[in-house]
Amino acid sequence: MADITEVEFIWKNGELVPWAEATTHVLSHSLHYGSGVFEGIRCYKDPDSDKSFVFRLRDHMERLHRSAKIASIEIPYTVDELMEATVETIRANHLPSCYIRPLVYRGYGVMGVDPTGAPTDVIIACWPWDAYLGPDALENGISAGVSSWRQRSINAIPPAVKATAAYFNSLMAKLEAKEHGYGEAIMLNEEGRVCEGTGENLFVVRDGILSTPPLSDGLLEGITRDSVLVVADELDIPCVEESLTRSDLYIADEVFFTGSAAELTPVGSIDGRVIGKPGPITKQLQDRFFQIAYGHDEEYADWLTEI
Ligand code: PY5
Repeated sequence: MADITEVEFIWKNGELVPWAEATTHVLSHSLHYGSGVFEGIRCYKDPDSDKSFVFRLRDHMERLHRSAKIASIEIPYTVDELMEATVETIRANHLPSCYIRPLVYRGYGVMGVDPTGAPTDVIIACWPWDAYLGPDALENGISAGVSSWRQRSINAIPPAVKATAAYFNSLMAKLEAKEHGYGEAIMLNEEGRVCEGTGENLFVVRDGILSTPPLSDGLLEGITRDSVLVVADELDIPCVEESLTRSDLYIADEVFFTGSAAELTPVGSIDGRVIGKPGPITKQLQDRFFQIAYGHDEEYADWLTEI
């Protein structure tokens, strides 16, 4: 499911290097202390027009810069330069559709926790990546379980920073979910409110009303989450950002995850309580999301960067 398909080039510190040569020293600071920040982005090929578009590239690169600011890392490239580098990398690899992984990390040079003096390395990789949560996840949905691991506190690793370090927490929850036979974990925050998945935001539908936890509950400000909020408004689906409890999940009519990797993945059961097949609001939002990502709607042209 999550295997990497190798392609030709990875962009590193301003130039395209052969895939196998995009390596780093084993004593790189970020490898030891999780001091990197990153993004996950998708490029979609429209099956009708054959055109390819990166989805909300500017928003992702702006979030990367915000993450770096929180982590006190200076990225030596502007948002525009990172966008151009992304387009260059996709073109060089001749990829019609792909997943894109920009990573800014502290490289080799110092060994203390204090990163002062470690160089900043920047890479942009891309490769073909199918549905993140399984081959039929988008169509049929997945099972999920509430994790016994809590989401990192907002005063431990701030949710606005997409830091590599945060994913140790996600990994623990993901492995536990797998052990229990679930496709994904749902994390509660320290107060016990529903937060997010290990790499996704979460929405529920009850009595026709769409709701999702507010950012103040400690989740990543997801770009797919924002897209769903915009699209729900356009489709006149009532939508609120409100704190949710574990039992709100069990009694929901529909539940779905959102994320660049996970796209819009329906959830069919939580902790063994059946939610059901993907519901009408989930499907409506999913259809609209892909129409927009494929460039079928001029109104959303500024969300797309053509390759
Ligand atoms: N919450 C977490 C913890 C995430 O890691 C992600 C994205 C999201 C929410 C959704 O954010 P967005 O909609 O902006 O993508 N996760 C990455 C992704 O590429 C990494 C997953 C392996 O989807």
